[in-house]
Amino acid sequence: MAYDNNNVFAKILRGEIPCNKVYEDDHTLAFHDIAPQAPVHVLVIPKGAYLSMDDFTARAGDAEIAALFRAVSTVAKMVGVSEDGWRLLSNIGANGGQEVPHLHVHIFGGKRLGRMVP
Ligand code: IU
Repeated sequence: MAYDNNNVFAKILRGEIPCNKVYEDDHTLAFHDIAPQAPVHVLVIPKGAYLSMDDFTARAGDAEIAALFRAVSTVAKMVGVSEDGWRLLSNIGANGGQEVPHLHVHIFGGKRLGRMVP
C-alpha cells in the first residue's frame, strides 16, 4: 500500500487540520487523541511519511527512529503518567485495526488499564 498524502495525520502535520499539541521536535509531533479511550490518550507520530511501524523501521533513519521512541517517553512524562504506569500501542494494518494510515503510537494512562487480549 502506498502512503496517502491526504490522510488526516498528514494534514495535521501540514497544519491544514488543527490538533491539541502536546510536544514537537524536529522528527516528531504528539497530540491528544480526538476520541480518548482513557483519561490520558495521546498520539505520537513521526513527521516523515510512514504508513506503519513496519514501514518506519524499514525506511527511516536511525535518528528518526530514536527520536520517536525518545519522544514517546518524554510525552509520557509530560502528561503525568510515567510514575503510575501507562501503555504504548501501535496498530498495524487491517488485522491490527489501524484506521489512520500514518504511523502513530498511542499512549494510554491515567487509570488502571484492563489487560489487553486479542
Ligand atoms: P488507529 O490505531 O489507527 O485505530 O487509531 C487512530 C486514532 O486516531 C484513533 O484513536 C482516533 O480517535 C484518532 N484520531 C484523531 O486523534 N484525530 C482524527 O482526526 C482522527 C482520528 I480521523
